[in-house]
Amino acid sequence: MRHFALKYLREEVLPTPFCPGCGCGIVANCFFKAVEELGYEDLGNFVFCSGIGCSSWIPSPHFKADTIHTLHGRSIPVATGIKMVRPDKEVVVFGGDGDLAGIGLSHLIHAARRNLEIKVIMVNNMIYGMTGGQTAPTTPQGSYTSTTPYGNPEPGMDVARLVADAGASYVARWTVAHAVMLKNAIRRALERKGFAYVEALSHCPTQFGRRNKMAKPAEMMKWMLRRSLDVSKASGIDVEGRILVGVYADREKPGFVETYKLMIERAGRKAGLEA
Ligand SMILES: Cc1ncc(C[n+]2csc(CCOP(=O)(O)OP(=O)(O)O)c2C)c(N)n1
Ligand code: SF4
Repeated sequence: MRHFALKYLREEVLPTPFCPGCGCGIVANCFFKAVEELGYEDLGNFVFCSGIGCSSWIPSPHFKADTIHTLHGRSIPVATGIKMVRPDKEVVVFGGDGDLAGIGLSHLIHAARRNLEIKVIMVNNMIYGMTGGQTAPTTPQGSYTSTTPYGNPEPGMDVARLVADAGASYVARWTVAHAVMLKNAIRRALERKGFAYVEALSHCPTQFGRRNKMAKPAEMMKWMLRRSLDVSKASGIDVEGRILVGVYADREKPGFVETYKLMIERAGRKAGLEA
């Protein structure tokens, strides 16, 4: 029997370049399940933007849709331009934690602040996978990376919290070991008006797992499950070493394209009155 997701994939470019056991495949599968549940028979109305990194290869060239691979960290500015000129399109960004929370962090914050009607799926594998396992802003304190061979001295950042505080309509984090919840979050993000951010905490067995005594993907998945704590139950307790999962924001707010359109109409009326 054909896998349901093949209708969304360019079969001529398969198999993917991911290492065996990489979490990127689970994220892609959750995305396909979400779009299928929403009734999309194809991805014709979608535009996917990605930066540079392993996770940026998820949509491009694999998804049967309009896809654009941009520069490292610059997928959100490109997605912003696409959404502003084609508000009818569903614009989805895929990227890594290095791409979106490192070099591209300011774009992420400002898109959330504007509540721009795009969706961002950040694959947080806690490391720079593609370039050899360097420390990312999300690397947990104490973890081993190629640039911190004695353990990362910095605390990892809570990107979901930052995006929620910046003003996004929808923000959630799940791990790839919570595949159903992750799929539901992606589905909700696609339904929500405004800026939606879903963080998929994922495993990179090659660069993170091997260095941190979890070379097998299953070991990392168990580690993520053991550490997970629902963010709604985290207030007032010590969350040191825990992975907060769940929904950080889910609220009705006007989106940027909508607000911008109203402003253009106002300007037009004003110009008409003055002419
Ligand atoms: C301007 C620029 N700086 C640095 C790089 C090198 N580079 C490519 S991908 C990457 C980080 C990848 O990590 P992440 O975004 O977390 O994705 P992953 O590979 O882990 O999925 C870096 C530093 C680049 N391509 N362009
Ligand atoms: S290096 Fe890590 S993130 Fe990149 S494909 Fe391999 S397992 Fe996946």
